[in-house]
Amino acid sequence: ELSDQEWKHVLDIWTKVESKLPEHGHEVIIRLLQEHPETQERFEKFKHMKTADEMKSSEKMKQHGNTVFTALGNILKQKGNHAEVLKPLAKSHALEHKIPVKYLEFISEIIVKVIAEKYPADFGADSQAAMRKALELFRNDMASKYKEFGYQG
Ligand code: HE5
Repeated sequence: ELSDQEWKHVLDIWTKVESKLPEHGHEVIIRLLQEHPETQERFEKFKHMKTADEMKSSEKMKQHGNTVFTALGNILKQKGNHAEVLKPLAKSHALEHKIPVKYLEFISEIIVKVIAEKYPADFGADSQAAMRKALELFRNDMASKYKEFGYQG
């Protein structure tokens, strides 16, 4: 699906993201909940939180940002051969957390936006397009696994 050059763009920028992985993951989660309040209902641990400040000072939310970004990085590093790493993630998001594909679209857009804000000089149009493609592949494969698990997503 993605060319070698596109994967290189994706993994080069991810190296930068990894220098502040928990912080960037944290910011993405906060923006997801702020921009799409319906997603907050899915988080037992976070659904009581009312303000962005409360979210910013939450170590638990930062930990979750780190967890999400670590998992995503592991997937990106497979360069599309991610079936094995994706399976447990698809299973929990389908059956346990009930995360519709639409929410994966929301988070994908926010990931691209946040990286673009943090690394404007290193995340040009080609890199952004490559990252969008990689996240789309991720979502498509999540969606087909969802169906295997009987979740329409
Ligand atoms: O599924 C797990 O491990 C396989 C549990 C930890 C985990 C969760 C939980 C991981 C590794 C991820 N998520 C990873 C991940 C990568 C993509 C980009 N997630 Zn996840 N999530 C967890 C996403 C995308 C995504 C979008 C949304 C709205 N995710 C969510 C929601 C979500 C929820 C509600 C949970 C479980 C609650 C939790 O752990 O809260 C702290």
